[in-house]
Amino acid sequence: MTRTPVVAGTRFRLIAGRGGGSTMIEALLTLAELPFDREELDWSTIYAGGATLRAVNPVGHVPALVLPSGEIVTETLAMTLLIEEWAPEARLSPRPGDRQRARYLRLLAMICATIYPMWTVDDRPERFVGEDKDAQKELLKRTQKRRKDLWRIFESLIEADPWALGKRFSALDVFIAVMTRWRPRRAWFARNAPKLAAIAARCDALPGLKEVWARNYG
Ligand SMILES: N[C@@H](CCC(=O)N[C@@H](CS)C(=O)NCC(=O)O)C(=O)O
Repeated sequence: MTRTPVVAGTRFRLIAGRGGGSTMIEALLTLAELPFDREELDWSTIYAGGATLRAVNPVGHVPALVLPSGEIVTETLAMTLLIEEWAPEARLSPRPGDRQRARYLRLLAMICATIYPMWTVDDRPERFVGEDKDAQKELLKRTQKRRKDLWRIFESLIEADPWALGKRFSALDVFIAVMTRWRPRRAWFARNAPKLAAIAARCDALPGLKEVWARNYG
């Protein structure tokens, strides 16, 4: 099997926003030992939807990953599955045929496709309801409640013994470590979702991710 699409001397290019969703991909590339350059855009540039970002991702989101071949991959779910495919020896997921594979994919898709969009909405409520301040307030209130409800459901579906899938570490644990830093933030998780809080703390302490955490949250 080809280990990666990397040929000698070529590297991935990760378009990043400090502390944002690119942190998950930065951590996974690091654990997978795939060589990458990190190009950090400041948040005002990202939210302004400038040409640099849109040239790579017309949706205007980070992360975006430029492969050594020049191919562009966006969407954290797609990047995660590809990184696992390129570096199976990093054991970032249960492989096809493993009895935990279905559960892993369910949880990964839930976190990327169901929970992640809550920030897409409440980062920029005006995109969805225009400039009406009352409508924005209502949307924020409902999104924040929905996100907490979803996290409680997610909490009920995982283990924390010590990782989300039990004994096996996976990319899910990295997503948990990063996303629990976002609203409603770690103190809420400590009170309401102790399994997620425990996994996040364990991931924070992984020596292999020390520099990723320092770059994004230090
Ligand atoms: N579905 C996308 C969501 C990415 C996303 O929402 N990224 C945020 C930062 S964490 C962003 O770039 N927001 C800028 C904007 O919405 O304009 C993914 O999974 O990669």
